[in-house]
Amino acid sequence: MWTKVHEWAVTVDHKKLGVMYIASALGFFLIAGLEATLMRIQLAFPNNDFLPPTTFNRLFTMHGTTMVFLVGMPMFFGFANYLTPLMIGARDLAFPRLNAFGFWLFLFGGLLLYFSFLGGDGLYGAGTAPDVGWFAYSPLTGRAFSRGNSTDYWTLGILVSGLGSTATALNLATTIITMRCPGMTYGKMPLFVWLMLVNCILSLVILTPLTAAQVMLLFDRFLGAHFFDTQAGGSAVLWQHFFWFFGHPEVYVLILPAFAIASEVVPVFSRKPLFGYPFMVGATVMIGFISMSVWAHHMFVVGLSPAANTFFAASTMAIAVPTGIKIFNWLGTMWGGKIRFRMPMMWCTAFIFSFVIAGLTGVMLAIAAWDFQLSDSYFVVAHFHFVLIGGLLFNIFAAIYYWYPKVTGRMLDEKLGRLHFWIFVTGFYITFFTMHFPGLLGMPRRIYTYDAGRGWDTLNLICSLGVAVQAVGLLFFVWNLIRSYRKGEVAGDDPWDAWTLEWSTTSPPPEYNFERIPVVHSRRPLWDLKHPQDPDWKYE
Ligand code: HEM
Ligand SMILES: [Cu+2]
Repeated sequence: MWTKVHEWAVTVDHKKLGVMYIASALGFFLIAGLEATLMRIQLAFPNNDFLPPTTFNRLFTMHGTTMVFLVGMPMFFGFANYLTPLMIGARDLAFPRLNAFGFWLFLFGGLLLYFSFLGGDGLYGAGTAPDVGWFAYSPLTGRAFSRGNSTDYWTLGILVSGLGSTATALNLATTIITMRCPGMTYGKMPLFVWLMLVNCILSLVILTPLTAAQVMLLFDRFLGAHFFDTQAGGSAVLWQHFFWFFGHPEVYVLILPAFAIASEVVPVFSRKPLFGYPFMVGATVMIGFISMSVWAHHMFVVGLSPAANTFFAASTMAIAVPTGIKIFNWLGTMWGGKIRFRMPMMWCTAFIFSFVIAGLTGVMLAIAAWDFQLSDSYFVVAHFHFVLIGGLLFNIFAAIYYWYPKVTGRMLDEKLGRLHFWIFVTGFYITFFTMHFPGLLGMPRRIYTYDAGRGWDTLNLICSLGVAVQAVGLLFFVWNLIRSYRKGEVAGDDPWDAWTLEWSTTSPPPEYNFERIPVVHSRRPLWDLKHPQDPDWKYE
């Protein structure tokens, strides 16, 4: 037992680290889900007193912060870590020890954040978890309004895990650029790898201003600097610019890996090569660039100039173009295909459907005048959960069903999978589709309770009941993960009849990945091997 623990604790193998990232992210997901559940219990009835207001503030802060930094990002690093070297025919990442260092920084950053819950008011204010929201607006974060150490835990926890993310993004980008196997030109890389490359570069660019802003905040709090202190000539809006220059592209850092997953799963389960590969690559690069010029759509109501609002409204809508290209290419891939609705494909289909809804409400919010009405309302909460659950989480589920056999050597159970799928998706729509309506009726977000008789009561109760349904769905998923590990059907090397290089190894892959470094001639190397009479390189 201890040798096993030791083996994992000191490992520098990209596959083990990938699994460690994903497992930690799943752990944090359950915690953040519990925090969300507590909030929804409180909001189920008007004038409820299940939670005191201060606790409510802590819960939405920790829920949002955890989901973004400790669930979304590490999931991306987990899948990228595990799969990228296998997909490009390499034996490990460029810097294996830096990789381990990045993982531990992420985990310790997360534990530091959660340490704030322990220990009562002693221990320099541990026991007062952060309560300033995941975007931590100044002047709320200044000493005047945030006494004690909760905001310091927020800043330091995210700072530490952010340094880990920077290291890992650098490592992955280097690996993809320098370690592709013979024959794998940029034009022959799996789309998954392309998206991860763009994502790593984007992460490097945007984590820098976030880190800078956090250091400035620490200077304000500990050294009497006044970057964000309006009383002393600082600017509160400066924080918002810094934060959202990170915060908006971060949404793409979360969603591009989800696109990466769909771009592998949809073709394999439609039995057709991906439609419009060059356009998919181009759209990805475009999304990366445009995402950096839209941040102020989070600041329409701050009081920037009309010219600024117009620019940011237009650039935000422009992002719908490359995103639309992607949706149409996935649909084009499915068109006329022999679709197999196994679990990964089911999740990707649900993703495409939900993401279209998220895109539509997103374009609505991009209209600055409309956003004046809906900013900070439940409509926004409904919108971004459609993005984050319908976009990110559904594809994470797809990925887990798709690659679980590669990682463990066993299939996940299809019957339990279907129960998980239908119950969870139904619960998701009950909660979050409904949530648009209290928003339209003027219910603000981040309130811990509300008066009866405003037309919000029944809608809120429905939202909260949907959470119970989602929780039941998740139970089937967790049970499936555990049970199939021992009792699942043995998978074999290539259970889905797929095309990328990871399926040419054993399940699980050997420690060195490939005995002989593969040589590829097309985007679907395994197809070429299986169909020597009709290989892809004849057409590409
Ligand atoms: C699984 C079901 C989920 C439920 C029931 C849920 C519920 C909630 C609730 C009630 C809030 C507070 C809204 C407010 O008063 O402003 C919230 C905020 C938030 N949620 Fe979720 N959530 C879920 C999943 C997720 C996921 C998967 C993500 C991201 C990956 C996410 C990201 C966020 C963020 C960023 C906030 C904003 C926090 C803040 O205002 O500081 N949530 N969620
Ligand atoms: Cu944004």
